Amino acid sequence: MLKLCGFAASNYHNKVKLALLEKGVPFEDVLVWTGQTDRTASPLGKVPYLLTEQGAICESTVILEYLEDRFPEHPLIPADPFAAAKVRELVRFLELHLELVARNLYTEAFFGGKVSDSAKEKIGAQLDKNVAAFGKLAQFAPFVGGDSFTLADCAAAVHLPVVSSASKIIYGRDVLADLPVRDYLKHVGERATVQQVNADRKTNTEQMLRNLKNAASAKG
Ligand SMILES: N[C@@H](CCC(=O)N[C@@H](CS)C(=O)NCC(=O)O)C(=O)O
Repeated sequence: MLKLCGFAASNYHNKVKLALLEKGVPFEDVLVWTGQTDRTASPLGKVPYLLTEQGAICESTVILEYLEDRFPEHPLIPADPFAAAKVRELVRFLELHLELVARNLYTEAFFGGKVSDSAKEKIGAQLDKNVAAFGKLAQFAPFVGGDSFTLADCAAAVHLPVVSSASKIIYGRDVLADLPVRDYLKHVGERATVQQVNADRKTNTEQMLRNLKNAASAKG
C-alpha cells in the first residue's frame, strides 16, 4: 500500500492527502515530523513524500502528477490539454505566487518568531499584486477552475485558508478579501474528503503546538 509520509498540519501534505481521498486510492497516512524525515526519500527533509513499491517520491506536485498517471480512474486533471494546462496554471499560482510568498510570514503569524517591518511591507505588496493576478485566473464557479473539482481545488482548499489567516494576523486584514474565497471554502468544506483533512489538520496542529511548547519549556 502507498504510504503518505508527513504531518497533517502541513498544507502540502494535505494537498496530496485530499487528492488520494478524492481519487479513492487506498493509502497509509504515516506521521513524520520535519526533523524525522528520511533524507533518502526527501533529501531536503521536507514533507510530504510518498513511499511506493518502486521507491520514494518527494515534492507534492510531482506526487500529484504520479497519482494521476497511475490511477486515472477518478481524474483530477481534465483530458483536454488546454483545460489540463489551466488547472496546472492555477496550482502553480496558488503555490508559487500565494503560498510561498505568504510562507515568509508564518514564523511570526504561527510560531512566535519575528518578521521585520520592512519584510512585512514587501511581502504585503507582493501578496496584493499576486492575489489580484490569481483573481483573474480563478473562477470559483463553484470550483476554483470552473464546474468540476480538480487538482487546483486540492491546492486551493488547503493553501487559501493559511494565506488568509497569516495575512489577518500580520496585517489585520485578509489579503484574499476581494475574492469569493469564504463562500468557496464553505462550498468545498461540505465534501467529506475536505472535512476529514480539516479534522486531521486541527488535531495534528494542536499536537504540533504542544510539542513546540514542551520543547521550549525543556530549553528553559
Ligand atoms: N515544494 C515542497 C514544499 C513542502 C514543504 O515546504 N513542506 C514543509 C511543511 S508544510 C516542510 O517540510 N518544511 C520543513 C523544511 O522546509 O525543512 C512540496 O511541494 O512538497
